[in-house]
Amino acid sequence: MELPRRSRGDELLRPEQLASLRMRLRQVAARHDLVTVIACAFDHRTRMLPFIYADTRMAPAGVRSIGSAMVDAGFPKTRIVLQQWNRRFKPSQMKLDGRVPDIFMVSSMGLHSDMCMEMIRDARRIDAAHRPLIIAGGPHAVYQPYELFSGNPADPTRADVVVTGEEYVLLNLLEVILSVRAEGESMRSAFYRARDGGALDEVPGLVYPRGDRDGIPDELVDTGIQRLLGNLDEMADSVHGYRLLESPSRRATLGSVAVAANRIRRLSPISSIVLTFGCKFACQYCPIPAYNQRQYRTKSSGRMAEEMWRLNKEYGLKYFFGADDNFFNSKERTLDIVQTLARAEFDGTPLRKKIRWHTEVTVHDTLQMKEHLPLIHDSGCRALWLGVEDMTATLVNKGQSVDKTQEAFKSLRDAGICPMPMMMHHDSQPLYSRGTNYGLINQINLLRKAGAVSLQVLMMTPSAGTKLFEQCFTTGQVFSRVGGIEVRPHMYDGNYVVASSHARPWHKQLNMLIGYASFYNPVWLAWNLLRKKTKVSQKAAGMQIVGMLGLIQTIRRTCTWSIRLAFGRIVRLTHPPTSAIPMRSVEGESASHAGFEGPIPITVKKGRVVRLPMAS
Ligand code: B12
Ligand code: SF4
Repeated sequence: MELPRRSRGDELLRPEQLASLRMRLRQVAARHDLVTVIACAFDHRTRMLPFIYADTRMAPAGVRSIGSAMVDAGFPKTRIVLQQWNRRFKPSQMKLDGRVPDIFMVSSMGLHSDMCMEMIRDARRIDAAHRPLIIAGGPHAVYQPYELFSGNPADPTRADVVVTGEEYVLLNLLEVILSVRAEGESMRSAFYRARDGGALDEVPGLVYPRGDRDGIPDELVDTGIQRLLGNLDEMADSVHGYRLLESPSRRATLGSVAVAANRIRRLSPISSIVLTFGCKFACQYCPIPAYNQRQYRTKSSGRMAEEMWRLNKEYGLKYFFGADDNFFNSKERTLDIVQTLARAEFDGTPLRKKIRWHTEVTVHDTLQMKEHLPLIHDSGCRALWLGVEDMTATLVNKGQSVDKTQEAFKSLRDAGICPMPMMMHHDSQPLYSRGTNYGLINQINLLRKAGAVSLQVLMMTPSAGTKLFEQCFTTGQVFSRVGGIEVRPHMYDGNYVVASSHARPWHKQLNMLIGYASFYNPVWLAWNLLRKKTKVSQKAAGMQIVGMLGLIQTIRRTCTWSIRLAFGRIVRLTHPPTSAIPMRSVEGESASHAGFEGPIPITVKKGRVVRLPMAS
């Protein structure tokens, strides 16, 4: 089920609403002198193709944005810990500036949620008198906030509050808490007082617990869908976030200072940067259009240029990856952006000489931009990731076809931009098809001939917040256990076959490996090295080496799963995940983030829940 849409015309914050909240917080910040730690959950079992390098060498933008927002709002005593770099970090031992933090925040994608819960569990080992306020956020919290509250009395791990939105929601929550906080009072105690006074109900984008029985809340209150920031220029300066990063270490504790500015470029050579959000397509397996409330949100082109320049100047960052859903979504906006980037000059140096940028687009929109690709190259773009999915458009049709894909790839290569296809393997696609373009290998060959520089093949996997999510479970496609092993969140990365109606799902698992091996191998490395030398062909040779190393890791991680799929008993789920604790909206109606549309609505009388939804 997709996230519900706010009423038309009320999807976005008012202009300047975030900017003025930032200013108000700055006025009260000094009085509160908060110490905050923001952790990014990362499960190292997910390290394999196609993300093997980007997963740890690109400090995630989500936690950096939250850190930047904290500094900008007047709370500079903030540290960002990436589990990517600090896998032994223990929140129970964290101290910053000699103090146990006032707030511990944790950000997670769905597939890293085991690690996220482990960090929350550990933070709760801090004795109640000193325990920080625990706030969870990030993509997992957006789509499945209820999963951050355990319903198991033997393990009552939970956040104090989950933010299902972006910076504005967090800052709004802080403003509300600080407005009731007494001098010397802990943030946790102030939070619960604000909750009991009903103040949180005015902040759309929260899920918080009420009541307590054996450590498990009686209910979760969902304050609804956030209002989104429309003008991304109102975001805090992204330069702040990098200064807050904890240096990589094997310690459980935090260092006395954050990472030095001159080490950032080596540790995180790729800088993910917010440029635009949203996409005009409506693929059934994708949560992005609904998350964005069907809005297309952007920064001004001037701000983008300035931000890249400043990140380059401060930290030497040269390679940028746009956190875009579909950068070419609007032709007019794209042209404005690339023209600005191509012309921008700072201190007498053209920006395009200092930076290289990359992002995600669609085949359809690339063809719309065909004649402008040389300009896009001039603006510093060197590679574009394209959601080709299935070239024959059998699985999903977003305007792609074999001819169009080939045309788009050729145009990109001619312009000096590397085409990086992303494919989706699915039950009805064979490994090879005779005389058609339907098979996986057939399509990989076509993509290689068309000039693909890298390859991504992921298995179609249910994704929370999509139209197809619930249906995958109710039709019995999703595995619960295979050969006695439970399917855990880290396996929902598209590399493991965890949902399939195929009679032999192990075929699907092997197909992906064979597909990768047919693309990344010594023959194609040699071919790329020997063919006419262009910048794109040199990059293709480099990608072959990365791909072969990544493939070894992928085989190592997934081969036992193939064996289990082949010989083990497959137990399937019958329902989608749902909250183990009753959830309701502020008004006592069904909650916006409850996910599965349970048949039983909740009724609240005099503040007490009298009818509960089924808990799983
Ligand atoms: C860049 C990107 C990547 C990069 C990540 C590199 C990196 N280290 O940053 C790469 C290419 C490696 C990648 C890989 C994958 N990705 Co990815 N990726 C993105 C993308 C396009 C941008 C992420 C980003 O930087 N956003 C910008 C920041 C500012 O936004 P944000 O992270 O959402 O954070 C905001 C809020 O969530 C919130 N917030 C975040 N953290 C916190 C914490 C607290 C305490 C609070 C209060 C708020 C808060 O505030 C932030 C600021 O507004 C997003 C889609 C998108 N547009 O966001 C998908 C996305 C994050 N990826 C997704 C997925 C599923 C994957 C993969 C599993 C591949 C796949 N099957 O699709 C792999 C996983 C790899 C791995 N091992 O981790 C999903 C996650 C869905 C989910 N439920 O978790 C997303 C959301 C796309 C989607 N389908 O909707 N990805
Ligand atoms: S084109 Fe990409 S971002 Fe847009 S809806 Fe489809 S999968 Fe999602």
